[in-house]
Amino acid sequence: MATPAEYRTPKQLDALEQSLRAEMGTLADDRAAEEFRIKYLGKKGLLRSLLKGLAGMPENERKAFGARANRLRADIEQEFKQAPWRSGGATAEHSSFDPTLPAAPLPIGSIHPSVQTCDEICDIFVRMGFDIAYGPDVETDYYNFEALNFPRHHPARDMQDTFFVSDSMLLRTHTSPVQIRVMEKQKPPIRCIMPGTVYRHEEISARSYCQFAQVEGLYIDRDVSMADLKGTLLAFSKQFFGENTKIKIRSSFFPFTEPSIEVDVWCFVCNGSGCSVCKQSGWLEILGAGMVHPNVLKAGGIDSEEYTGFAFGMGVERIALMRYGIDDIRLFFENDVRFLKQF
Ligand code: 2NM
Repeated sequence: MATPAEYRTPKQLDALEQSLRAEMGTLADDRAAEEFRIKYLGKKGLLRSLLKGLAGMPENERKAFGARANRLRADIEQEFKQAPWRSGGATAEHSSFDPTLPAAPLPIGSIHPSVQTCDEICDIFVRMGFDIAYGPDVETDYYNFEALNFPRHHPARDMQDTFFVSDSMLLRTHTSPVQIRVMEKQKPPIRCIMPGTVYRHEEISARSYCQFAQVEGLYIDRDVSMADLKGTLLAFSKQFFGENTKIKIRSSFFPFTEPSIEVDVWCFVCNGSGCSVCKQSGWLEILGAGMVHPNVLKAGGIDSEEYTGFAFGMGVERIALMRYGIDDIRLFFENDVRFLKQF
């Protein structure tokens, strides 16, 4: 490296300026830039030490040389600061930062498998002419139990099974309260489904969780019969599980329907030959249903002499478990990205 003593005239400084500019043009990265800065612009760098040579100069030369040296340092400093590789205060970590490049793509999420399943179920009913209705997750005891014909001392009304928020408010245990709200507002014919989250104070296990999604449906009109219910559920099952699906209807009990049924579909995993998903039975339990109890119609302000209706309800995660061959319902609520990424 040249020493300060080699520069004695403004002409030499002009030559120095040229070579510095040339060198600046070759700086490929921040490390090279930093070396350049230390060598020429730093406290002990060449451009600051040039003035040291002033001492031995004649008075008249000294003035011109000093002014030229100061200007040279200021110019180079300025240019160094404004050089493109310094833009944005570049540091070693940002050595290849190019502000003109498009941004790195954001990772794109996917629709949660239980939401996908819920959407598909709803789409099928919407194509059959059902509307979609929503209601609050925090409900009154009246809408969740009383209006749905649950007797006062029904076990579901117990603290053991239901999350109470206060004496009369609770987290809904099914989406049926939405049906009462729809009946209150709308005259038959009513064709409506109610998807939503419901909550139960359950022991958490691979098979049950304290919250899950439900889709319930309600159809009320003159002369609605059990045959309409069977036809609707068979049409749904064929669209959701496949055209060859068979269904089986068993008698059951729910406070809000009479008669009540449970519906099984022919196991689509093993085609009825028996597997772990259907527990060797060849059938999968998919939903509960029935003819709406006259007390429920009454609570909804509908004349049970003039109108009849059917209702049904299914657990979305239970269906998603069977469909995707998953053996633990808790996976739907843990939001482990390694699980969610697969859908
Ligand atoms: C089910 C099973 C059977 C149901 C009944 C009603 C209402 F409000 F209309 F009475 N809503 N949903 C129902 C009937 C739900 O879920 C397993």
